[in-house]
Amino acid sequence: MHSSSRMAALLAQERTARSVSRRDFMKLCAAVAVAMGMEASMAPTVARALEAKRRPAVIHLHGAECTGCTEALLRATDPFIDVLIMETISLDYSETLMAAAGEAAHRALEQAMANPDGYICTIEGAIPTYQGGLYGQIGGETMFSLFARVASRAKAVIALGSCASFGGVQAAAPNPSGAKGAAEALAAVGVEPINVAGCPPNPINYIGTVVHLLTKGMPELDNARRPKLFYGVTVHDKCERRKHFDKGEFALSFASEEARQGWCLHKLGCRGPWTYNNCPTALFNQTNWPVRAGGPCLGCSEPGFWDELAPFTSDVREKNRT
Ligand code: FSX
Ligand code: SF4
Ligand code: F3S
Repeated sequence: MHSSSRMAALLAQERTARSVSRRDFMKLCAAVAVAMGMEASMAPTVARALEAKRRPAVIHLHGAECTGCTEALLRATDPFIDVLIMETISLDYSETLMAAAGEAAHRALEQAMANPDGYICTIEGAIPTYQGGLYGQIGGETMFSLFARVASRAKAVIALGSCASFGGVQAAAPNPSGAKGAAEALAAVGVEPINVAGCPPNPINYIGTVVHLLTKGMPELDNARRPKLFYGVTVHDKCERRKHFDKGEFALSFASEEARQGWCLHKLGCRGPWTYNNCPTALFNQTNWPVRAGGPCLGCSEPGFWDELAPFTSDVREKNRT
């Protein structure tokens, strides 16, 4: 190909890439607007708010976890993860996503913490606390000490996922590492996180929380420190199987015709009536959510998840929660 036509082809490619990215960015803004209780048509308002501000620096720490929270972010296809990261935040440190390792990673953390504009600290995973936090270490420092050091200096702290929020499965009995959520583990150093709960949480709730911090400051929280915007109503309130619950139509086996027909999964263990989350309306990847896919809600965004809610497929009434 002649060099000038090759250049023209490259420029056309670049323009296409940019317009796709812009389209994804607007999709993100629309999804965030809806999750924040606005009309999708408010997307340009969210976009203007994000574009008017400098992208906030984010330090993302990993504790005791399965990394499913980051996986949920990485699986976000609409908008794509690059749009989340490139257009809304400046992800200055993330042990999972950064290329740097060892000393270079350590230096990146110190640099990010020295940012004169400050930073938002995202904690993913629970914090081992027994024996001074010995059971979880990064670069020779306990997670307990590292998280306290980074989070106590942050402008805002977001606990991403139920492990970071409440301890989650990492704190399940007998909890040999003494794992705790950030609010409990770091209370002594004054850390008061926003809990974006869920195992995993919906990436939209995370980005929506960042947008809220940027545009309106601290969101209103419920008594489990979750933003009411995303965790204000129960899964049961918005569930599409709810009409069957109201008529007393309960599926008695997952393989039944009734379950396929959309009957209520309450007798198969659904914890939707006690679980505050926006899964039925926000959807994961704007595609689906557990109860529509045929599984009961496990209550994964509640403080009692795991021990208080297991075993998950038992009839809820056996657990005296009705
Ligand atoms: Fe916990 Fe996140 Fe559940 Fe996993 O990292 S909230 S176990 S989906 O991934 O911390
Ligand atoms: Fe409520 Fe669960 Fe039944 Fe849906 S499936 S109506 S959330 S009990
Ligand atoms: Fe979790 Fe229940 Fe939603 S299990 S993902 S809160 S439907």
